[in-house]
Amino acid sequence: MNIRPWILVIFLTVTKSHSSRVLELSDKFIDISSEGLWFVKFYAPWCAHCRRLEPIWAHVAQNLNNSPIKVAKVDCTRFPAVATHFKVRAYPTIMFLKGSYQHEYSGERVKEDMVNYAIRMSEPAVQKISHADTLGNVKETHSIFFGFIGKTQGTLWEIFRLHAEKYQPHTWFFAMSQDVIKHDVKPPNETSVFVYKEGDIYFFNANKALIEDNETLNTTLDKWINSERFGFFPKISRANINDLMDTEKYIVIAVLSENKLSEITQTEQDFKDMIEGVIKSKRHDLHHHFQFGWMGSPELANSIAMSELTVPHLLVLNSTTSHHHIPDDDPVLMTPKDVLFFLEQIRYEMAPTYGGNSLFVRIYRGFFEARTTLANMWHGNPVLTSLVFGLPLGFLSLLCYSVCCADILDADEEEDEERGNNTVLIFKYNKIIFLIIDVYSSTILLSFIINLME
Ligand SMILES: *[C@@H]1O[C@H](CO)[C@@H](O)[C@H](O)[C@H]1NC(C)=O
Ligand SMILES: *[C@@H]1O[C@H](CO)[C@@H](O)[C@H](O)[C@H]1NC(C)=O
Ligand SMILES: *[C@@H]1O[C@H](CO)[C@@H](O)[C@H](O)[C@H]1NC(C)=O
Ligand SMILES: *[C@@H]1O[C@H](CO)[C@@H](O)[C@H](O)[C@H]1NC(C)=O
Ligand SMILES: CC(=O)N[C@H]1CO[C@H](CO)[C@@H](O)[C@@H]1O
Repeated sequence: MNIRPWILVIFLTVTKSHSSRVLELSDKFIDISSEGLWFVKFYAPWCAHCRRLEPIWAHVAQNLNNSPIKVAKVDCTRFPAVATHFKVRAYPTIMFLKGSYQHEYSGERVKEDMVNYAIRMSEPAVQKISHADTLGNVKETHSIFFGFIGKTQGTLWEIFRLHAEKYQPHTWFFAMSQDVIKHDVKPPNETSVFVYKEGDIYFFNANKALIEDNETLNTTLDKWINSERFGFFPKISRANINDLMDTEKYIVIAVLSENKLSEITQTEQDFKDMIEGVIKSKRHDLHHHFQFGWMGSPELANSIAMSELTVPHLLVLNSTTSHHHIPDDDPVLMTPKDVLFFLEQIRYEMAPTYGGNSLFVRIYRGFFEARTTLANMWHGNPVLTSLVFGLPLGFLSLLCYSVCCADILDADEEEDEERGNNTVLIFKYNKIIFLIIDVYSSTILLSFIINLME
């Protein structure tokens, strides 16, 4: 057993890639993965998303350099046994490993989020706060966290602790005595649970009947944590929309269109600020029923609304029925008052309702997405698109193409998105092009595989 760290050290120093703090792992990782804290990227060299992640991953490693967390990567095409061992299904997959515990990261692939996630995962699920000063610091550095006040015993504590473990990948949990927080707020009960959100504290309503019924308390607290763990105005993407749909609130979305540099037009910025202003100024009235947020690309919103929305736009989703609402007026001309009126109408079920999740709507949405995908592909590469869909004639021409102008195969065509229901997967592996369009796995599955071997 004493020998192991030595093996680790030798093995790591040999393979540590130059100029980067990211450790390059091999098959041997399977044996040592349960020692220490690991933040690992499983990748394949051909995958475009992996390449995009590469510089960000290097920054993550740099940021975590002084922590006990080892940031690493595994080339799964060279070491498929590692991919199999960790049940990697898509590239890139990012995992946090702590002993036998594994968790797959599902958030945005941006440096800050990934670093916060890794640090949080490396610590105990519930951290104790024993000084009011510490609480002050936590409030400054965390815009959202959950807190437990009182003696760490009893049913409420046990269930809080269980949920802290469950939600650790997503948010922070702290425990403190009444003394620590008495300057900020007067806790309603001997033991209480609260959420701190951007300066405000909201208590979980644990009445007597609830405390005595473990099972109901368990499910109620679970629902409450899940619906309160988002900020007032988060960015909404495919990575978090399913979690937001579990909040059982109305999701109010400002639909914007960022360019490649994450910039938006002044009109869009004004609209975004206006919508954010609505929730920030009316948070006490609204946050119970409405979860606000914004989208940086209309693509997901279009697929929900099944039409090409102009940007900026306002889209409201009913998270229990998946129906959606859009305002009749031009969203750009809306004032905060109009927005509030619109939301009130929705809340009292007086606004027109569209979409939903019936079979018909799902099929229609499938066709809409297929059409959009094809349009985008056509836009991106008309030649390849017509080749693919002009089968079998296309097959021949593709052969000709590969012979005459091989570089079409090297064009920046790869795209892989293996998450979510509407999967479009185009990738190239050696001389084989796979193009799989999986539109709503449950309803339609079109898949084309062109196998082109020399
Ligand atoms: C509720 O949980 C506590 C500990 O978590 C346990 O002592 C108690 O017996 C449980 N009560 C019921 C009704 O299951
Ligand atoms: C505090 O306890 C009382 C009685 O047990 C209960 O009615 C009330 O809802 C509790 N408040 C909170 C915020 O848990
Ligand atoms: C509480 O709920 C979680 C799911 O949120 C479940 O895994 C766990 O078994 C439940 N515990 C009890 C004591 O009912
Ligand atoms: C969604 O729609 C259903 C049925 O119209 C309604 O009962 C529910 O309150 C609505 N709101 C949310 C947030 O689910
Ligand atoms: C229709 C369909 O395939 N729905 C699935 C969408 O994805 C979520 C999780 O990613 C599944 O739970 C749904 O069944």
